[in-house]
Amino acid sequence: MSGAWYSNWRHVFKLDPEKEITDEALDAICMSGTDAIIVGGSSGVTFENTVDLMARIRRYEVDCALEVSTLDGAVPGFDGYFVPIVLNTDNAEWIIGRQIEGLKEYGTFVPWEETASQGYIILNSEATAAEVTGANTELDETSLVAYVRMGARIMRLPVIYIEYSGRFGDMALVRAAKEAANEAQLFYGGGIHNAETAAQAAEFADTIVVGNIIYTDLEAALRTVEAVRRSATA
Ligand code: 1GP
Repeated sequence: MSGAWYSNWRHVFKLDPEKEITDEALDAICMSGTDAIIVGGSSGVTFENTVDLMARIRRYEVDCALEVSTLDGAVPGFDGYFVPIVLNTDNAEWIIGRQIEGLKEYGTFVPWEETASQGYIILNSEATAAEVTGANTELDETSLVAYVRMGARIMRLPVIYIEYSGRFGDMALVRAAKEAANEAQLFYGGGIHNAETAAQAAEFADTIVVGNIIYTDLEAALRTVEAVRRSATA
């Protein structure tokens, strides 16, 4: 692995600043043994709700990174920052447009050592992120591998993120992405809702991201942590 600040992450919980979470649930998530918390969402992210969530997570030792998807939500004080670049869209706003606006505004404040780009490939047409970014989600394996190579080999992005947010994805495609990712760290997120799906995704992805199930079945979400630990030692 790369030696980057996120390189040993195998399991990550993603918390959405727009969604309510009780102190008890947040305590369970932060003390779960997960490798890190990513704060990020596709809509409704503001400075206020991001600061508020960061301050609550900051009471714990767990690593906490921000996925910077809006100018409003760029908040200092996280351990690390991810800058998403959507690879499978024709809409330049989501490839470099918003990022350039962010750099014009905050470029002198960016903690470069703790900042990494993520090459997003969004594969669930019903995900909010797909709708918002106009992603071309209908990729066969050949096309997907081309996108992964574009991100990992040509653009040399350190992270490739296969995003199925809201639905468990096609693991054959995740496997193909992993084989093409070269030195990029492969993140997978989408529809992980129990130990089995966590273990399946962890078989191919370097890092799995667990999101929505936190808000609908906390106990099931917590079980995904142990499932990834087991798959690492199996
Ligand atoms: C969302 O990839 C994450 O960005 C996780 O997806 O919410 O479906 O778990 P889920």
